[in-house]
Amino acid sequence: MEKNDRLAERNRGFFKAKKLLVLNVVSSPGSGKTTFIRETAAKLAGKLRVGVIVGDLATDNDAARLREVGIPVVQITTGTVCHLDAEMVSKAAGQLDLDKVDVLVIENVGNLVCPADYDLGEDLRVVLLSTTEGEDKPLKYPPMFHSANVAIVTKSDLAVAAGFNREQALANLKRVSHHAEIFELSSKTGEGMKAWLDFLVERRGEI
Ligand SMILES: Nc1nc2c(ncn2[C@@H]2O[C@H](COP(=O)(O)OP(=O)(O)OP(=O)(O)O)[C@@H](O)[C@H]2O)c(=O)[nH]1
Ligand SMILES: [Mg+2]
Repeated sequence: MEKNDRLAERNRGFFKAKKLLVLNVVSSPGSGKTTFIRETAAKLAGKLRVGVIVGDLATDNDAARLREVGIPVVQITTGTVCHLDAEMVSKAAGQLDLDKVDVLVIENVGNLVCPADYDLGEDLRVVLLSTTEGEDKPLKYPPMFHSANVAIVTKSDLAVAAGFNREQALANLKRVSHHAEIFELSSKTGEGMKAWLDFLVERRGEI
């Protein structure tokens, strides 16, 4: 852990020198990370250039999904490891042309437990909570939600079908994710995306 923290600080310094805004996107499997990143990059086109590092235990499916819409991406396959660490990110970042990137998005392995302890050198930890996975996730997985700077309630288009209790979910998030700015959106319909994109542009401007 000490070694990881040291490398994460080194990453942070390197990213800062490159004037990158770096996001570490975490959530349970299938809550919509890749779709959210793809739509964010598409809607930022012309304003900010997005590059992606994506981690999975196996397959390069997510990298292929992002590459096919023109996003520069490096896939990390971790084998049996259920999180990314700072060293993996440092190596992967070396494979991207970072002079052509303004926002570096790291899609972590889909898991609400392991990634919580690993600082990657990011500016913002972004946790997704989809309307289909239950309002109680922040209460069940507090380290991940507690450490988040941003919490995104996603798949809002499915909220009614899933019987999603919005008030309960927001109350749980506010209880656990004390430091997090909260956004509600759908990557599918684009509803709610504007507030998130404005926030990103503002944060990148501060670097
Ligand atoms: N209706 C709807 N479906 C969505 C939305 N976001 C993602 N999905 C769908 O949810 C499924 C999983 O999305 P992914 O983006 O692959 O999720 P992920 O978190 O990257 O998954 P892992 O990388 O495997 O952890 C896909 O079928 C997406 O099309 C959304 O906002 N609304
Ligand atoms: Mg994914």
